[in-house]
Amino acid sequence: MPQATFHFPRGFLWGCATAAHQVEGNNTNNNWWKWEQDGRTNGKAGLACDWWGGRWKEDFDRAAEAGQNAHRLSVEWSRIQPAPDRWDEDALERYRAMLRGLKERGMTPMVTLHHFTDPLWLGEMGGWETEAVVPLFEKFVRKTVEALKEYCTLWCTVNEPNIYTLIGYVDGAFPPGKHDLRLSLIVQANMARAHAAAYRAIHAIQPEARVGYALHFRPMVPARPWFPLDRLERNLHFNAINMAFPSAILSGVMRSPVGRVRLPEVKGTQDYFGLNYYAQDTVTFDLSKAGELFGRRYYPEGSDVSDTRMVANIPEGFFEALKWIVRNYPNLPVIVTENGIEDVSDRIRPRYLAQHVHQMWRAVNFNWPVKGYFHWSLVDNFEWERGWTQRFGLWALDVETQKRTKRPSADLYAEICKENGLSSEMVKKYCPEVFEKMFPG
Ligand code: IFM
Repeated sequence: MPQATFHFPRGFLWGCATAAHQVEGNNTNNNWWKWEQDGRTNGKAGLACDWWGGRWKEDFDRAAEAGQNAHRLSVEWSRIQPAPDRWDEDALERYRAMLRGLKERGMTPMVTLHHFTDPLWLGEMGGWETEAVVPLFEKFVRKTVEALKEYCTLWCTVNEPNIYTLIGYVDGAFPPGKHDLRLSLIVQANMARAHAAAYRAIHAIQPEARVGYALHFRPMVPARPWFPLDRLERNLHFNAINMAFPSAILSGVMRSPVGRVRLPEVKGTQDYFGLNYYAQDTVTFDLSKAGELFGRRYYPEGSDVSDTRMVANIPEGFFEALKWIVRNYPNLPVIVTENGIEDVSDRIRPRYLAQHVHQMWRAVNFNWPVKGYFHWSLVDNFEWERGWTQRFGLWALDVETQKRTKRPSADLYAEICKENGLSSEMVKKYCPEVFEKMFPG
């Protein structure tokens, strides 16, 4: 039986990613709290993982003991700035304690400044629909970065602006629950302006900072590559979902099938590419999908899908995503800011993890500058409109008792982090079903 280890470069970052509203609990001053009270989610965040009550300590202990040397978390704007004219220094002090806690455990912090939630007062002022948000976000970023800069140099301005706008302004399942394609482009343009303002502000405060944003990137393939309408739909959907932010950063013009917005100030505002990869879509022309530009995205029959079919295990798509990044942004460091699968019984996660790490190793072997990997997520957490129905954690969470239970994937990931690589023994032990595929011969 072949024996091998896929090693990663020294200093590679291995960690998990979390977001404030999903783990902190008792966040009652933002739009998601309101969305939950209005019955728009499958259950409420409630105490979540009780990080605001201090349980971040035990979870950081878990991560550190499991060999993780980094962690990506987000700060909650509505806690730090509960009203337009008020800062909460205690909240900032708590975030300082969390980041110090990471440092004390030998872990590199990465801080996300906006991860889906908005202060209620921002919504009352028009949210991200008007350009007025840009100086407001910049002011919040300046205050936060000044307070946290002692502990952090790796910043993510906004998480998944494309998902924020797609689900909040097209599908309507995220607040504000609108269905307005034109408005979704306006919102995404304002997010890009705010990102660029934050990029400059952070560099002015901390010249050594590395600043980027995290894109939810969906590689796509046409269902029938020989059929022009499938190819057309593939391109339409690819551009609609993925390309607004990248086009603005590459060229200073935000392009989407809905229109174009000139954003010269956004060009080049990225020190690394933050990739959130979950799965690849197959796209077909479908006359019944007028509302979706006559295209349908799906996972092919027989795909290795998660409990609710939201994520499929398509590791080759991860490689394609990395390839797309290095082709479009030669020499820009890449950080995998999220990757994971919802899987309450840990049925797929071990092979999903091993096969994705394998594809990342292939990329590293082409000398592509992949610098780190953050698994989504450390502990089961509140999954937005899907509430507690999806479980992404390496550790399971009993929401009632706050008890954490380790899933086998946590041990696999610990072995990967400690080895700084993935070995054939690990695959044999945790996911023997894919051994032949990964180590043929
Ligand atoms: O939980 C989310 C996260 O907040 C953003 N990226 C996708 C994850 C899984 O759905």
